[in-house]
Amino acid sequence: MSNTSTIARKYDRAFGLFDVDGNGVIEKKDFDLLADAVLRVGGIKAGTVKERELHKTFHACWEAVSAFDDGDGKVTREEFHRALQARFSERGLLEQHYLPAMEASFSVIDTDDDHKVPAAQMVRYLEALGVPVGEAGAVCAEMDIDGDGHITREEFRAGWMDYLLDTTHDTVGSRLLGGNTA
Ligand SMILES: [Ca+2]
Ligand SMILES: [Ca+2]
Ligand SMILES: [Ca+2]
Repeated sequence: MSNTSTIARKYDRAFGLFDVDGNGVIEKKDFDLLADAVLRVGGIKAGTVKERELHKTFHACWEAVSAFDDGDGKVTREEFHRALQARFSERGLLEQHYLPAMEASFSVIDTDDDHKVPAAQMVRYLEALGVPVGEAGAVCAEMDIDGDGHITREEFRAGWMDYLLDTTHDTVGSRLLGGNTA
């Protein structure tokens, strides 16, 4: 398979993930729904520092994703592909547009602030993101690089970066969005 089709399929999976309400377009409210799902996993209440930071970073992500919106507030599959290519396709771009939301998400699910999250909690997070219940455990196990039953902030970051940057291999990240079942 060519890199191009691999990337296109990955973007399509990402589209399905971000279209939380499944209405065929990505809107700002999808990001709010996603943020709320992550907050529920961490048991974080509105008005806290973690909640504000999560919403702030998710809204910044929405701004990046909607960069090619034609102005109707609905990001179509085509607009989404163009946005990912322009805003998320290289490490520098990714760190600028996506890393803050990832770090804020980790802080939300790391309820005791020790910079590691038990595997069971990570599985709940992955399921909240829409990873199928049957696959979340395997994804989590791959993310846990040293196999100690906890996902550190570094392991979390590496798993996501793998997915978002790697276009050729079957990484943790591509499993994250169902890479084996395309
Ligand atoms: Ca939607
Ligand atoms: Ca922790
Ligand atoms: Ca670990």
